[in-house]
Amino acid sequence: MDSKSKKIVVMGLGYIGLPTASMLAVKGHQVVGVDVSEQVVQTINSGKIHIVEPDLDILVRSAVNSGNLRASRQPEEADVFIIAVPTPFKFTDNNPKTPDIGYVEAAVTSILPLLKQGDLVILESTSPVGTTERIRAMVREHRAELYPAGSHAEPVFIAHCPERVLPGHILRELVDNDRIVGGITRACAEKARELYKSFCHGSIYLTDSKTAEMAKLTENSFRDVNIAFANELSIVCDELGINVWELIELANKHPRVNILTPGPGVGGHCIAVDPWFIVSAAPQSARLIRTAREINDFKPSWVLDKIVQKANRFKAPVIGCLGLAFKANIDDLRESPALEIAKELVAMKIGEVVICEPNVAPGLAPLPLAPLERVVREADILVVLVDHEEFKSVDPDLLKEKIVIDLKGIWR
Ligand code: SAJ
Repeated sequence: MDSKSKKIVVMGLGYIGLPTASMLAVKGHQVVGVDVSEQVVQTINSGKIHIVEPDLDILVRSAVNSGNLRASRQPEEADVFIIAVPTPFKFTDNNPKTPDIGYVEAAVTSILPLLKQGDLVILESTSPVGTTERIRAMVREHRAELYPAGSHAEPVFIAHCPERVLPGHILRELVDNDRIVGGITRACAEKARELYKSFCHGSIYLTDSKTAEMAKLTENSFRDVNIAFANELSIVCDELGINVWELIELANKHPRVNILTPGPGVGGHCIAVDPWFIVSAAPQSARLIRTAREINDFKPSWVLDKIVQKANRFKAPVIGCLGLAFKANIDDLRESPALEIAKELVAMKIGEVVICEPNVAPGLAPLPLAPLERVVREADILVVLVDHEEFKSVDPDLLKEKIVIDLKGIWR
């Protein structure tokens, strides 16, 4: 190890933890990736991966082969601890969308006995405002001996550095994106910045931990509100008999207008979740953010109504669904509105449902899949749920006799 190399423990080997751990390892740090799943640990130690992300397999293999990355069920002593575990919401009686930081607390609890003076603890998980301070309170409470009376310096450096990578482009964005680092103190933020500089080419901006937490929630809420605007427009335009795709294209010719694209709803584990962390913290004030969430959550049921209206014209319609993933050109089905719609269509039994999802192996999909060519040939009603590349080249002549509900505007 050269003098800049650190021993780093990464807690959580999912979509964020695994790419980050591997990137740090290939940059020369000694990395131990920790995961609760024995299967994940074994997969990574054999140089393989358990998630789909372009080129991640190559990075992990090279990190493991270099001897700088190994996976384990248990954390161990290190200079740096990076927490990249899920932060979902939980359902309580008062509030069905309460942020759940239980995995963060469990990860912190497991590293508490290992901490020593000068260690750096970084929270990467998208978290409700105050979570980094909560980590500091846990360390202060359980490792009081590290905090000598009268000293104002933090013995353990604690910071929040929210991940910002886009699934499908994680490795590029991990290196290129600018980052925000929010420290419990300025010294904490500076210490974290040093580490990120070892692989991040973007600018690294320092702030306090609460601002960094809110910045991440704000970024995803900004996107959610803008998608809700597009989704609302699509519903209004449908009512008024206006082509929403042409409308958006024309409106976007204005130099200060940039409307996003409507779709069947908002999926994934981030944008459909994080805005609720703001709503939950300020329920009376976060009215626009809440409404945007409600509009995006409503869109799948609006789509289903549309399909049913068209299906009612047939005795036994064949409904073709194109795409199940939560967005284009990925295999990720988490919180996918397309999957929700397809499942509901099957359950409604209003006709035969044939589905194509080119990015998921037939045996691994939660619904039976068919080749694109068969879905297009057999369908009376063809619903484009996801704008996968494969669907864009369908011959328009094959669509002439069909009812097309193109929710992503790929065939206009
Ligand atoms: N969507 C639309 N219309 C659009 C854009 C997206 O309907 O114009 C839908 C997508 O189809 C998908 C959902 O929104 O269902 C979310 O997709 P996305 O590509 O907007 O975002 P994610 O969830 O893959 O990743 C987001 C990113 N955040 C922002 O762009 C502000 C990423 O940078 C974050 O790191 C990630 O959340 C995260 O982990 O928080």
